[in-house]
Amino acid sequence: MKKVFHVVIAVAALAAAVPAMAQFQKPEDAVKYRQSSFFVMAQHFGRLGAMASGKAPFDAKAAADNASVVEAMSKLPWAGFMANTESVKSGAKPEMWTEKAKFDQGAEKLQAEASKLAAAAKMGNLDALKTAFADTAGTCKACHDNYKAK
Ligand code: ASC
Repeated sequence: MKKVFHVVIAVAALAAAVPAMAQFQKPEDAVKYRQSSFFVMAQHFGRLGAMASGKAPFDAKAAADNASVVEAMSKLPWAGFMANTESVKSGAKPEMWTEKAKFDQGAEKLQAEASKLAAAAKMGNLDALKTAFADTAGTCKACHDNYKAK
């Protein structure tokens, strides 16, 4: 887990450092990349949700690890929403492209809340985790409601 985590951090650091331009071989790769980072984020977010809702016992170390992955993943998908991917089949609604500035604001909000979530998880306090989890989930839902096909 620790090794995987380091790889995730290294990938995130690289993604932050490399300009989005020419990052992908083809548009389909950009779509696969953003879907993959959302998928990994959802796995770890779901584990936090299980703890926040009491379906799983609260484990402070696991919460901190999962939230760190969510924070790292939250930075990645956006580079994959390149203009040349608009015609690639995906779950993105047409509005996502016509309201790109609003979509980008939502992406920023998720990243900010995910950072707060990671900080809260490090406190080792379940109530803090619950609050930060709900705030982060709200940013996921807002964008899904507006821009993700059912
Ligand atoms: C999750 C998950 C999402 C969000 C969203 C919040 O656990 O996979 O996409 O929370 O459902 O409303």
